[in-house]
Amino acid sequence: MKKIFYALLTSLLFLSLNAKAESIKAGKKITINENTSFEYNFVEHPKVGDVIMKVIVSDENERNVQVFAEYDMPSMRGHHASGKVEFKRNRAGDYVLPIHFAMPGDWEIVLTFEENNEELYQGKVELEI
Ligand SMILES: [Cu+2]
Repeated sequence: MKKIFYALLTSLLFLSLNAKAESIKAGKKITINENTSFEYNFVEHPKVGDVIMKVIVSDENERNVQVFAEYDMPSMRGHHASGKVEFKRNRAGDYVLPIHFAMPGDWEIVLTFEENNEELYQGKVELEI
């Protein structure tokens, strides 16, 4: 009985930690709201070292959206924590940011979209390096 209780408690904790951001896939259109969507990709296959992540936002109203990433290794939280870093826009208007994968293993990148400091959307990229 005790075992079941702890298993339940653990899964509840796990769920609540992960509930906020939905898991998102590369190269797929993701809807933020009725006028805005985006897709992300890596400029090269992710590997140990710096890899550029690119986010392409399609916005019918051409609003000035800001994109942020926060990444780390879930198995050793805090060891490689990036803090909240902002994507820069390139000449084409796409959002780019070098992600530093310090070592092989499972990584998690939380993408946050904001407009005027208000959160529009948050999604989580999970990948293995
Ligand atoms: Cu690590």
